Amino acid sequence: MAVLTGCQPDASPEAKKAFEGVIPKPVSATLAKGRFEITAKTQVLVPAGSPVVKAVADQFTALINPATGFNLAAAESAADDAANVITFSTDTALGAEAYVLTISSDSVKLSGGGPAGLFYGVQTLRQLLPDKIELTSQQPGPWELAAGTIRDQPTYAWRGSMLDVARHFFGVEVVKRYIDLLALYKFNTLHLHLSDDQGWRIEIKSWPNLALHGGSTQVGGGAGGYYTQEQYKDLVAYAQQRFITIVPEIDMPSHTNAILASYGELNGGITKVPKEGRIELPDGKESGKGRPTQLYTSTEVGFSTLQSSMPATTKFAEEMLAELAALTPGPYIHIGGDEAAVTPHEDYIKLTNQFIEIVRKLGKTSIGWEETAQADIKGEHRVQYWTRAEFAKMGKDKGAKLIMSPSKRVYLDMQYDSNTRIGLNWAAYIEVDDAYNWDPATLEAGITQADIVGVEAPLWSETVENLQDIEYLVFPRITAIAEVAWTPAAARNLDNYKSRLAQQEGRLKYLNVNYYPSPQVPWAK
Ligand code: TNX
Repeated sequence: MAVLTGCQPDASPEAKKAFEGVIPKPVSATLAKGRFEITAKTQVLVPAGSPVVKAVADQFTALINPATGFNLAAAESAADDAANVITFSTDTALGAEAYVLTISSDSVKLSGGGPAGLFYGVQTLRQLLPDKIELTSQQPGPWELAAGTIRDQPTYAWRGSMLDVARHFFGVEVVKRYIDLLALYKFNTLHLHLSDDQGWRIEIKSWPNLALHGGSTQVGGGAGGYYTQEQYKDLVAYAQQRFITIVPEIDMPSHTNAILASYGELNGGITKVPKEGRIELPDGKESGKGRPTQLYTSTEVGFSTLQSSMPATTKFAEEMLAELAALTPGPYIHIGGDEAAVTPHEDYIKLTNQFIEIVRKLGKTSIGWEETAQADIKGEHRVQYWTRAEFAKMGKDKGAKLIMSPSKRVYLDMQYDSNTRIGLNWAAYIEVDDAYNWDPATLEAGITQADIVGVEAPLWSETVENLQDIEYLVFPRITAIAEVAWTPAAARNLDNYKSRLAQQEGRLKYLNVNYYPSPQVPWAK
């Protein structure tokens, strides 16, 4: 083959394909001639005196050292004109989550608006490298990158997923694995649904029975579980290192049977636990006002409620939310608020107003499911749309920003089709194209991009029992949602996305992700 200009060989077809294959699709990616090869002699350079930049560069070397067999370590240096270098730097002209990646035959330059932007640049670099970079044993190279420039930043500031750890409990290791997978696709928010009728999942020292009794079972009658405060803090820190904010949810005033089963003084008597799935009280008698309810292990919704008539309700909400806020460095507390079918409307408004005010006084921003738009909310509350556009509009009209979780598009517990072995289908069957082919800014009349903070994909876990189940429902659809949240709508294209998704196959396999091999995707085999 004739080399026409210079002496640089061009990149391999695989490296060029990887350059054009990133998910979520970057805002702009321009290939150039040439290639950069990471070798044992490559220097990874960071500016002097910037521990946050060094920390991200260290994450990069930790990521690539096992499979390459190299022993690269980030070093402080001002010299960025040397050959065979990868430099990390920050550029305050960029947004905090933006990055610019410039790859030439001599160097790789990664510049981030802040550490988060650098971290996203590292996730892009990771996808540009051969899939086997994901393996933890040494693999043969070359570790080649195609030359070119990628300029990138997210469309939406909120790119989230929710894990329901209440219907089935998932331990710390499972949640960490989920965080790792979210990070690869540039998500920045993990909402944990920490309480529901079937279980309470976080240790609260002032109300210990919540976890000890309320956390003692789950859907199907299994043992359940809960996070100790130390475990929760560990999860928060693990997520933080990956630029993911944990948003804890305590669902109230309905979805509260695990609370009422733990503390009779909170039970105002409206809650009637359905017979199927009910664990009878030790004395075999009925529950009732002032007595604990029975634990519940089936999947009905909307039968339970807190009541403002019980004097302990306020004390409970204040003390419990104060502990949760103290454990949570992130700015948000989610107060639930969905499906309060047996809560009298007046009481729903009164209690929701009260919970929002408690969260505000704790210095946090409250979030509620769309029904909370009916309360006396103001701009500082966030409304999470899931099914009724009129509530989303009501929230917007009251000045609240919206988190978009349209159940027909992003509910990860929905089946792909009628043959999916787990999952529900009350909202829709959601195949890869359904998850991809929508635009948050035009989905509902009267709701525009300016009203929206972003997108969040919930995984409810009535039918989800373990990591294998989680991954089967989440992958590959979550990559579609990553792109909806990150990439400008005008730059998205379904067929192009599907071919890039097919390219992720090797990476998902090396990461041992139990993805659903959707027939819509042109996988290699
Ligand atoms: C509705 S979406 C619920 C959850 C269920 C889910 C099952 C929402 C705010 N509430 O309680 O788990 O459907 O898909």
